[in-house]
Amino acid sequence: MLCKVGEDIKVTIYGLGHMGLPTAALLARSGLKILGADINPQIVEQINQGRSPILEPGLDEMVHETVKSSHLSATTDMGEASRYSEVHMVIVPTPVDENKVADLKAVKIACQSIVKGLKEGDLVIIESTVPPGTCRNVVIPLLEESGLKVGVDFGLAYTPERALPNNTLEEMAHNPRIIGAVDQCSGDKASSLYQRITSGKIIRVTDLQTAEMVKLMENTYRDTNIALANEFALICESLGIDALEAIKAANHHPRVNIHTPGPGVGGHCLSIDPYFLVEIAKKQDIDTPLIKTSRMVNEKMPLEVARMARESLKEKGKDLKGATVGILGVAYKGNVADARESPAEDLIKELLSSGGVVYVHDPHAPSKIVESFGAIPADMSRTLQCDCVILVTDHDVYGQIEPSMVKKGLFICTRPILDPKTFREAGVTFKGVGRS
Ligand code: SAJ
Repeated sequence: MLCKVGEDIKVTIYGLGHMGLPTAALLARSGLKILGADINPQIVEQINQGRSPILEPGLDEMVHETVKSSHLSATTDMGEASRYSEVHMVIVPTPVDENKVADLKAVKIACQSIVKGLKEGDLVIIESTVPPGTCRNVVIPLLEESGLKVGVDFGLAYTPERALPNNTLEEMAHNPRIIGAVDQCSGDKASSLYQRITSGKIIRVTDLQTAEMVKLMENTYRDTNIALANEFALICESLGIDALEAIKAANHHPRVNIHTPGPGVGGHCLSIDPYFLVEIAKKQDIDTPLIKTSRMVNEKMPLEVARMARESLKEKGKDLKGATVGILGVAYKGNVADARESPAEDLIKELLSSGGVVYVHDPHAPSKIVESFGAIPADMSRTLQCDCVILVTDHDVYGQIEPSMVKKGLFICTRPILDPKTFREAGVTFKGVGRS
């Protein structure tokens, strides 16, 4: 068996979302024929018209270029998708259900689709984030329903996607890749595929399960570190200490790297992946108090921000009930449109349940998201006229906010992008974290 992908190899990518589409576009640009498969016809249609449905620097241009050169196309027909190619890559979302247990539905559907066209010599690559053991216990049994045997008739590798949204293409082209595989040949083949798109190091680990674990460790480390930063920030706030100044000073220590406090941790990764570890540890009869507590700390941050708003309004003789509150940003982080698991949602719900009238501005997220959170979409100037303004997302445009724009003089800043001194000197009450 040839343990290297050839120049004429065809690849199907199952899932054309935030990670699947950039991967498809990069592989297509490297000269391979890529077929993207997605259940959403609107996404497929837009891509086939040469447009990216996702806001991501450089992606629209790359989709346009690769569709035009016929290296990239998309389909909703899973049978066609699986018969088309020799390499099958699964990059679908893996959320948690209401019990915080991994929902592997999309991975299972993708594997069932692959089975329709799986042939001898094919390679399957799973990139979706999953609890350790998923490839062995879920993916392999499903794929072997084809009658073919893993490691004998077809190969399997797990390589987690690790790129940062809003810098995805850049990171996919330079970040190291972790590869765990069912056998040497599958790992070699996967390595030769990723070498086409990344100049980063290829790190081979012992097996599929180790690679699954690496990804969860990375995101759980970040979530736990942010929880610590958030707890530090709450202590600093109560003592009148500038949390950012203290954190920056502490980070001068050669072995300290405290992350940045904020309104809570959003997005589809950090706020979910630690639960995969909790789930698997529980099955092994191991308690994970640190991981669970970190999640709890980050999940209650929006309530802490609401408390800050309530108390600050009170200091000004106003009740939150009936007051107008302006929220700047619903996206989970700066310069993206994605509001999945955004801390803005819990914050808005808490403010509304206390009787506040909530206006929201976001330059990227669609207003239907704001409405689904129960708030009133507004322009930036209307939002800044509210009794209390809360900056939730560090969109670049908010770095231009000046004290005179905050009409009622109360500003809660949950991201370190503004200088508190200029606001305070202009008579604005500035709470939260500042750029120090
Ligand atoms: N955040 C903070 N403080 C920080 C850093 C982030 O409050 O110091 C917040 C953000 O505002 C956001 C959330 O955390 O609400 C997550 O943002 P992020 O930029 O840290 O990460 P994601 O979710 O966009 O992407 C992460 C990345 N993982 C790591 O950096 C370890 C990315 O590399 C992964 O590919 C991605 O998860 C994923 O898909 O798993």
